[in-house]
Amino acid sequence: MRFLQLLTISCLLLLLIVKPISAKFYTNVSSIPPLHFLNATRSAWETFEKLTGCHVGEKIDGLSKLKQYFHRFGYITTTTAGDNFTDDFDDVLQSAINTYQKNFNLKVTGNLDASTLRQIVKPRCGNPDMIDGTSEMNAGKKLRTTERYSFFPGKPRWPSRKRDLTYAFVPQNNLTDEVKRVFARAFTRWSEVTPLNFTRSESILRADIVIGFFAGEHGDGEPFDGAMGTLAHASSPPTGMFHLDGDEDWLISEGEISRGILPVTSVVDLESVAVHEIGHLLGLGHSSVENAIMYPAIAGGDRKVELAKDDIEGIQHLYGGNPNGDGGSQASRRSETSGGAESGVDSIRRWDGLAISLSSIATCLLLSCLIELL
Ligand code: TQI
Ligand code: ZN
Repeated sequence: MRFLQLLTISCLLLLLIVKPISAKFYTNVSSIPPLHFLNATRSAWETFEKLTGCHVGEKIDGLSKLKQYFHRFGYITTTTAGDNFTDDFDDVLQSAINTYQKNFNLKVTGNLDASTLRQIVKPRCGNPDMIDGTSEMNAGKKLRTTERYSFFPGKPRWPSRKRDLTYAFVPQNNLTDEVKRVFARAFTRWSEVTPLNFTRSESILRADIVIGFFAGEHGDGEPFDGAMGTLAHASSPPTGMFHLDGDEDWLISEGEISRGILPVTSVVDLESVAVHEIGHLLGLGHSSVENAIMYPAIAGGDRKVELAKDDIEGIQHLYGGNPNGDGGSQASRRSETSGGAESGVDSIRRWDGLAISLSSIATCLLLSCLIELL
């Protein structure tokens, strides 16, 4: 009887945790339904385009919209501006433009020049650039003008005994091999320029990096927001958590589209996002170099999968270069290196697994006791 109760309760718990995802995977551009080709930025562009050349003291229709945009991404704080934005080009707007230009490595003019507006109307990631008035992007880099990459606070990285990292997919996503290959390609781009190797593991308990698609709230306090907006997030080392928004429409085509060819769509190139998130997983923050993988914006429907010089310099600062030279000898490095040193790690992981199962059994017991009391 008790056992049955336990069983039903654990099933319920599992159902609660394992929400189905609605992610659609498109294998090529022509299979995307025409609805997605509606140019989402056109109207924004038209509103903002006529603001070109606008400067302090002027009052122009549409400036309030622009202020809302800057407010959304953290360049204008509500305390300084209130929630009703006027169409006046005031000091608040000018300082927002200044900071924005600094962040995106544009010429700092404080004016709405064409290149600034071009950057503004680009589709971008949904997270603010500025939190409480401080930026993660170009902060404190005035003296270092050649390095544009960044790290997480404290410069966390995978420990030096760990050069062979494993990754696993959460089984309930039931991903196809085609989708898994996209991730494998993304990992290879980083292993080619570092001493790191990535191999797939079937066990999410033993893998260093766990990859999963989730919709909405998924238990880490950072719920996904439905189509567009946030696409994915990843943790800094040595926590290998890689979550992707299951509500996006993902494009998994290989090398068939290149930059700038696609019209703006709401379809997201999976490999581009994977390469970017793996950068985070390995310890890279955002870069202010526009062609870098770690630059915090990508045009909708765009594909950016090749590491830029800046990305390579950033990652090699953390791990050094590939000891096998230009990365042409990938296969030889895949030779078995596991052995004595790894077994310690393995047993720790096993204890992890045991602790997790013990705690879930305890939760079930607790719940069944509660139900009996009612
Ligand atoms: N996700 C954000 C990102 O990966 C989440 C994030 C913001 C973040 N700041 C971070 C993650 C610092 C780790 C560390 O940047 S996202 C892009 C890009 C996103 C955005 O969904 O907005 C890419 C994911 F760069 F295009 F804007 C992938 Cl490539
Ligand atoms: Zn990022």
